Amino acid sequence: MYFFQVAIIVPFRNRHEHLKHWLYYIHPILIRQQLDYGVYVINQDGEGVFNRAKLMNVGYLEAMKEYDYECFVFSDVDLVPLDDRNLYKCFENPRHLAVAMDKFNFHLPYQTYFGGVSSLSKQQFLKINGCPNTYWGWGGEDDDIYRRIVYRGMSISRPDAMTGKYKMVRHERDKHNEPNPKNPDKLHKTKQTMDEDGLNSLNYSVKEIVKDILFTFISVDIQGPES
Ligand code: UD2
Ligand code: MN
Repeated sequence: MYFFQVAIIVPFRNRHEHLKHWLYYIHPILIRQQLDYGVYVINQDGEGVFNRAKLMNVGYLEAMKEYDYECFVFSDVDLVPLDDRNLYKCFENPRHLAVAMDKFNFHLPYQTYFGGVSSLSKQQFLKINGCPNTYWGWGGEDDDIYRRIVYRGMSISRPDAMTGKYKMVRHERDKHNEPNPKNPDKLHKTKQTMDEDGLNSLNYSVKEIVKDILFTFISVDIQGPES
């Protein structure tokens, strides 16, 4: 019997080039790390405003329907780790893996940055009520997740800057994922809203599940504000 430990969740829409590239690099790395893992690409159906964090929640639930995973790694589709020692696993604390990206000159953009790639155990993810569902468009959702972690009394861990190197495929901002000026303001209220906005308020419907050998592709309607 195959024993899965880690679910790798990728929020996605219309980035098939990147997905192909990412899969080509990531599978050998994960195999060298001797992980038992499943990859779930969560595709936002339709042309509505993109919502990365909500897709992460969907990924958590859909992966859990398939197997009782203990650990979740959330990754952008355009980020490839450059060091095999950057383990796609869960740790004592929620972990931020993408610490040194080429696009930020191999530095953290700021100390509390939590974007790109992160890992949370099932227990850690439940403790923060998952991710927010209400960050439509680009930006802010990663900072909200960071705050949730801190407000629940946890801290984050990171690999060192050598181990945590990443390459991001260059790209333009996608359509329907413009920076949302409302998102940064929401961060002042995370402490109050996190108990009602998250896994316990998630609504979506699955449109299609396609099982590839290398990943599971799940298309979902995440019921955007305007739909
Ligand atoms: C940064 C963060 C990212 C997230 C985002 C703000 C990095 C490397 N990553 O990404 O984690 O916090 O800011 O929302 O700094 N996507 C699609 N299709 C779309 C739009 C987005 O597949 O139309 C997915 C894809 O996995 C992508 C991710 O969402 O990698 C983040 O979007 P981005 O790459 O456009 O944003 P970026 O690079 O500024
Ligand atoms: Mn990107």
